[in-house]
Amino acid sequence: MSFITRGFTGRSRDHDPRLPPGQTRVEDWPVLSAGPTPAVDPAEWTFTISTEDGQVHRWDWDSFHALGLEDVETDIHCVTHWSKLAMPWRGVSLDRLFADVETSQDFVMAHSYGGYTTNVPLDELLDGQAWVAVEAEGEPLSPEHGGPARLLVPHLYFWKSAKWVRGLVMMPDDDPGFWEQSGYHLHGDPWLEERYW
Ligand SMILES: Nc1nc2c(c(=O)[nH]1)N[C@H]1C(S)=C(S)[C@@H](COP(=O)(O)O)O[C@H]1N2
Ligand SMILES: [Mo]
Repeated sequence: MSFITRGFTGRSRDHDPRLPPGQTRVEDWPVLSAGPTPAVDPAEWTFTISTEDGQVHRWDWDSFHALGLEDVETDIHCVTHWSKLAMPWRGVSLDRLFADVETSQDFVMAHSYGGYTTNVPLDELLDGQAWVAVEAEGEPLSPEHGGPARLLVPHLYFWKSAKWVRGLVMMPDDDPGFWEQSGYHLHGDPWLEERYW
């Protein structure tokens, strides 16, 4: 009896303020992929940002790295209720990638090798909020976690962090991506529990 009571009060006293509502902390790192893991060779990898005037900004592996990698420590929150806290990542910020991009469109569709897509408002990718990551936990990203490169948008549910990312396309409207077309929330803020709509 006292054991149960202690366990219960212990859990609520120890509730981690970094956990959004409905989330549980995990120590491992689950893999969630809607399809097979595409094999993407860094030597063939390119990343593009395409705008409404037909401009395509393109980086290969070397020119991408030449932009400069940043170390980021952040929490990630999956809509399936797991969160992983204080993960170390390395990547190029979207601020760097958008530095020379001119656009008047407010929305972005991220496209991945393998066909996955997800939509994000542009202003939620800038000001130190998002990266194209190539390392996590001190290692190059493994293929199942999106290697060689994935989007990292940690303030939104993790389905917005497109694995095997190959480019961003500017859009005038907030069109839904892969999971958003199947009922996931268009926006996906874990603190507001924007899970499904
Ligand atoms: N290309 C692609 N990116 C994706 C997915 C996917 O199926 N394909 N799944 C999303 C979902 S729902 C989650 S929770 C995270 C899982 O990333 P992880 O497998 O590295 O934990 O990737 C997101 N990015
Ligand atoms: Mo997910």
